[in-house]
Amino acid sequence: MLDKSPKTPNVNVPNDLAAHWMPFTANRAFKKAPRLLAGAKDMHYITVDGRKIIDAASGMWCTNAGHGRKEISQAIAKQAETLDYAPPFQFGIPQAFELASRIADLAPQGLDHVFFCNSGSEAADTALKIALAFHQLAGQGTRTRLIGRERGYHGVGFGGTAVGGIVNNRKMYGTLLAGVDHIPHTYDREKQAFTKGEPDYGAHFADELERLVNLHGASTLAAVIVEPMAGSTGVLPAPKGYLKRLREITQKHGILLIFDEVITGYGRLGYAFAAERYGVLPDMITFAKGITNGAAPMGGVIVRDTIHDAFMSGPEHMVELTHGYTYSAHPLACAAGLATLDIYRDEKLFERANKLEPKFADAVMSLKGLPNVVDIRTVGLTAGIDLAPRAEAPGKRGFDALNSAFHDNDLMLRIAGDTLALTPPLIVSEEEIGEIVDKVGKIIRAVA
Ligand code: PXG
Repeated sequence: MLDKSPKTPNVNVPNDLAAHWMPFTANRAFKKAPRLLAGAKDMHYITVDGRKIIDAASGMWCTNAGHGRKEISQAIAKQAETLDYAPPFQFGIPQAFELASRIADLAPQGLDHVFFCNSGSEAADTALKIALAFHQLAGQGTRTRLIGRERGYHGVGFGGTAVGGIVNNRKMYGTLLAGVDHIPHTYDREKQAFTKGEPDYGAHFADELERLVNLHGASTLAAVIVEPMAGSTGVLPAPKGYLKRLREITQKHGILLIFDEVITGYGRLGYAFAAERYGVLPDMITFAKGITNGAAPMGGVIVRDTIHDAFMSGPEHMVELTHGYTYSAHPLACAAGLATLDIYRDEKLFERANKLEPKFADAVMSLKGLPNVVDIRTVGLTAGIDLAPRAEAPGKRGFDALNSAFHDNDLMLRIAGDTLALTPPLIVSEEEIGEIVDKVGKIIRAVA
């Protein structure tokens, strides 16, 4: 029989790992026991020592269509040979316009303009800058305050860090942006523990925005940015009715509402965007990750027509928005994006995620009752499993789980402190969901 199992790609592993200062990584621990990857195909990574690891993390919430998709790699290769780079300021490539139209078609009606950048962090900063500039153009230049949410993550730029709400990401970096405030996060374990999908309790957390309006004055508030499902902090689905209420309050006070859909975009919650799942129309949507299936860096902001159109005045030879990146709409990323959207459409992957959601939720909820499991949350093809922290070593149980998964159980998952996050590619089979959950059960027992 033909052996179709993936082969270990031939990569050199250097003896010295010191020079690479790894991002968001415990560098010293990593370099003592490296987790090195050499290849990937469909649902699996291959380690440098040839082990096949099932990917319950879509890399890092990126590879919604699974790894090693030929359609994407070939599109990138062809693009690299045809047109490697083109300046995105004052010049353009057809693929960028096509991709923008395809993204606008997927987005809710009225969100018809796409500004490209290279990451989720740049997308967040771009959206915040567009919000500020819009208010100036609209003659409301006093609207400069930006509102984020506790436990929110909007990347690592100064803007995104300032509106972000994860203390460890903020506390080392000084005063960040002035004039930023936060609404509370939406999690209350006592009232919400072990909920599948959106919790019943918690819509009222949106009312805290009214409190900030009363504190600062509506005329000073520019925009509110939230993730429809807070991902990095450990998977916190929005309570029922919460996002609608946030929309009502922002609308009432002329405040722009930005959904950060870097994780929730492109099918994670069973729809192209979470805005569709929740029937709420934001003013801007940021995206990254899934747009290229992780195969090339790309991010962007989808902008409401009314906002975009406000910029389209003044002399026609003048730049309307003094913002952009050398690699905005990079040809390789555009090629990857177009090929990725073809796969999502042809394989109906968003619908697939939607159909699998109840089965995924049931499977993950079966872990309730295992040692130290204090909550499980599920939404779309995503789950967060909270483990009780080890006494006096918060994060250690989660870190041990990451290592147990990789070294002993051939599984990749994400951790956020002591929360395990599962977010497999949308191509995952029911059998593979079972396999992942079995492995996670073993890991939870191993770190008890
Ligand atoms: N917004 C959101 C909602 C994100 O989740 C970013 C912005 C920043 O994207 P870039 O491309 O600049 O990294 C993100 C990134 C995790 C994890 O383990 C999540 C992210 C990044 C790294 C780890 O949950 N999300």
